[in-house]
Amino acid sequence: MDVNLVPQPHNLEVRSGTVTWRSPLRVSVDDDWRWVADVFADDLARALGWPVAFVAANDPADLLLRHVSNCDDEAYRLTIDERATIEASTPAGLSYGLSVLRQLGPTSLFASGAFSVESIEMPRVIIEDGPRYAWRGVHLDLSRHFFDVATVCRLIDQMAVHRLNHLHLHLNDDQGWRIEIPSWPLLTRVGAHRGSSPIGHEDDGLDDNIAHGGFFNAGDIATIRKHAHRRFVRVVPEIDLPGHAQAVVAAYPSLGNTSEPLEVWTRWGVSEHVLNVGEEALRFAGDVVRYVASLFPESPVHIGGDECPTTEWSESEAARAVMAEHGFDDVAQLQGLFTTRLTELLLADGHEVIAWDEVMDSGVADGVVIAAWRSSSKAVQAAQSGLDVIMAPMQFLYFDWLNSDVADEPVALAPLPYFTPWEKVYRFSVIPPGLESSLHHHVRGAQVQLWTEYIATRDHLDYMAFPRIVAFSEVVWGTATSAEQFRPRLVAHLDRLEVMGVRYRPLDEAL
Ligand code: TNX
Repeated sequence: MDVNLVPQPHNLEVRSGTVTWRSPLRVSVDDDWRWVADVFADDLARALGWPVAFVAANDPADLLLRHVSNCDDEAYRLTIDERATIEASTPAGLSYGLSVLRQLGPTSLFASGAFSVESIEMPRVIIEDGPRYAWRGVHLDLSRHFFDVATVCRLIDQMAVHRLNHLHLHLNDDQGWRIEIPSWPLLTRVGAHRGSSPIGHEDDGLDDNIAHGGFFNAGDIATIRKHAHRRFVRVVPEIDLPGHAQAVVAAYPSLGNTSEPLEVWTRWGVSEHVLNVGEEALRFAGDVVRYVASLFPESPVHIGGDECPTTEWSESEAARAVMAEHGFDDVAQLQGLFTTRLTELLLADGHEVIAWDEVMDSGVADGVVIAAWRSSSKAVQAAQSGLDVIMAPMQFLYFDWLNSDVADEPVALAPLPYFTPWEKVYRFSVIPPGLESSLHHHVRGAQVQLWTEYIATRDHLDYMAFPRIVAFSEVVWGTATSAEQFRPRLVAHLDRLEVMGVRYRPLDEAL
């Protein structure tokens, strides 16, 4: 029987023969792990309409889920013989075993309502597996285009199928603030709505004059987190300051640098309107970031820090006074005041801190994890200064870039000659070139970026994300080989995406 798994497990032995499963599926699981099995049972019920019959340890079972002590975090052993057994030491490991089990069955296990299926054949296999990297992420920009709770939860489900485990939500930018902060109500009342967006490419200079807006409140965040918890995805919030802050300044002009009234930005790009560097703005940043962190108690918190223009600071009397006070000779050093303040507060509250690689240019505290986006060499620089890194280089992992160089590809952020087909993603090396092996342990993993200037709908999100996410999942799981070897498994996997309702970008002919 054909076995096509993605990401490919580290050790897979396919034996001859199959075993037949019928409804109800008899599952034996320890009480403390029943909640993990329930997620699988829900998937089975949605797909085939089959109930699971949970049976006692000594009763005959089709599937035995066992808690053992000798598996790594997130690792599992899966054997299918007369019956199937999954062993793991953590609930996450068990969930990955169950996720692979689902891929071993027919495509209908990914459908909704394939209720006429009476029996399924499962191949006999022995699998021993676990991820190579702990950070296997997807980033979603909710500011440029807002996506609702259902779409975020759907993305979480898609991530879980690919055994990806961190969802990074970019919650504010020049074009919109997307999370309600009770003590700063204008952030959403004013900052969550803009009057227009560019039509076509930003460079065309056209406006659609259509209002766009939306935001999450604490209840929405709780819904997303609950959903993510069941799928073993950790949700990581990002509040991006002091740059990318035009929506903040539109809401609270006193946090900006000029008296000019501003609106939430209606163009793409990097706004010059950043926070000022006075105590009120620093206090604001600390207040907001701590509140957001409190909604994500066990998550690291991303404090942004990318692309902060210094034009307004250079022209500001007040900013020059702050420079003098700190003995700074370069205006860019002012950004470090935010990095330091936010890092101290978050570490004191027990959160890990992540920031975009620019923060290394203006002073960064020990313990900050660097998200290297400008290039892999930024990751080398971070690791060499003793910092952990998450690989996010735009040249491979910005999925807002074109899928191909054909003329009818929908408009995307980076124009040709830049494009990122899945084959290029598949060739990505998580360990940055040139990093000495003694520093490899600083590389936590990698994440793909879905910046949404040019992604306005759920279908288009699918199109930009898939199949590139599939290729990425195997890279970051640590089992990528060559694009030629991967392609047949990818082709088989597209059937699953199809029945899941994913509007993926079709593959081009193989070269
Ligand atoms: C750079 S990456 C940005 C984003 C844009 C993206 C478009 C980063 C940290 N900042 O603000 O959306 O490029 O690709």
